[in-house]
Amino acid sequence: MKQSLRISCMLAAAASLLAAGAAVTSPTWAKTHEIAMTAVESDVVIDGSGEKYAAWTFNGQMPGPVVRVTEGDTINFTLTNPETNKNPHAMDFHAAEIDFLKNYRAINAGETISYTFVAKKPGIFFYHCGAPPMIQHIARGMFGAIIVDPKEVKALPKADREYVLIQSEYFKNPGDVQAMFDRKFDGMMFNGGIFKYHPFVTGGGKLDTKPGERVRIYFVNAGPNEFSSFHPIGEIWDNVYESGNPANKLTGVQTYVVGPGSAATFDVVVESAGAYPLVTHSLTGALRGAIAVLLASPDAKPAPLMPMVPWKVATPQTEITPVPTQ
Ligand SMILES: [Cu+2]
Repeated sequence: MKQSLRISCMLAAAASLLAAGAAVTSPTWAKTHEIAMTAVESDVVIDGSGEKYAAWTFNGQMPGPVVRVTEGDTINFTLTNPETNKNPHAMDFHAAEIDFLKNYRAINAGETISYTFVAKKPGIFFYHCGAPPMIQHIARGMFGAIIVDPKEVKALPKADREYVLIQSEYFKNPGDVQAMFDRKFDGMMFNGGIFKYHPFVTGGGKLDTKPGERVRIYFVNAGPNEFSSFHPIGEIWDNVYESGNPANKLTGVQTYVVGPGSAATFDVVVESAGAYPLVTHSLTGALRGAIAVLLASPDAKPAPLMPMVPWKVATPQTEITPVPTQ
């Protein structure tokens, strides 16, 4: 290559970097993620009997897929609302700091919307559909979690095991918006299931761990209305991080309240083998489905962030008999 051509290429590259703006200011660790989701109006299984629910979802699952990025990353997000749907849908990421009128607006069936944001603050954040009536779109299943890992890897103690738990209310008639306004919920779910992680309930699973492991729970309260009073029966939260931000650290916490639309990161180190039910100590919620049993055993296997999504029904049955909590 001739010297002049080489210089002009370098100048052109420098000019394009300057034009891009972000390219010259982005930190070297930052990545860009292409995240696409589809609004899917379809049935999901919500308990161990195989009970189906006419949900509205992201990607056909309740909750939607877990998104995981690192602080400083850019997310190019696209939502598609297929022509086969009947309702408008939208996407609101609590991890973003962008204009809601432009980006979180509802799109009709047959339309697509795209927007970009930088995940500037680390933590665990809620995402949800914001199409009106939002109370119904969330109650019917259009919610999920985005984890923004701190760019400083030692900002949090190393976790041996991680889970995402999302609490939400179940209304058996998905068309009864008035019941949602009146807070007349029929069940309380973790990760879209009633007693989903309760091994004494037929079809129920569990959350595995080994004694001595640091278990990190990324906890989101999708609501739409009820507060969660998150407590580990038989244990104490080693640390709680409000919104999952390492700067918001609490120590030795028995119970921590997470309001609708909020989230926190909970660390527990289970001292010995046994069962440790994670519950909302607002007991009307726990006894109607929001119990997840953390089972500590030396031979515990590795597990995904969100086990059993979609719900795998082990043995179809007709009745669920919850075991009372203490
Ligand atoms: Cu929606």
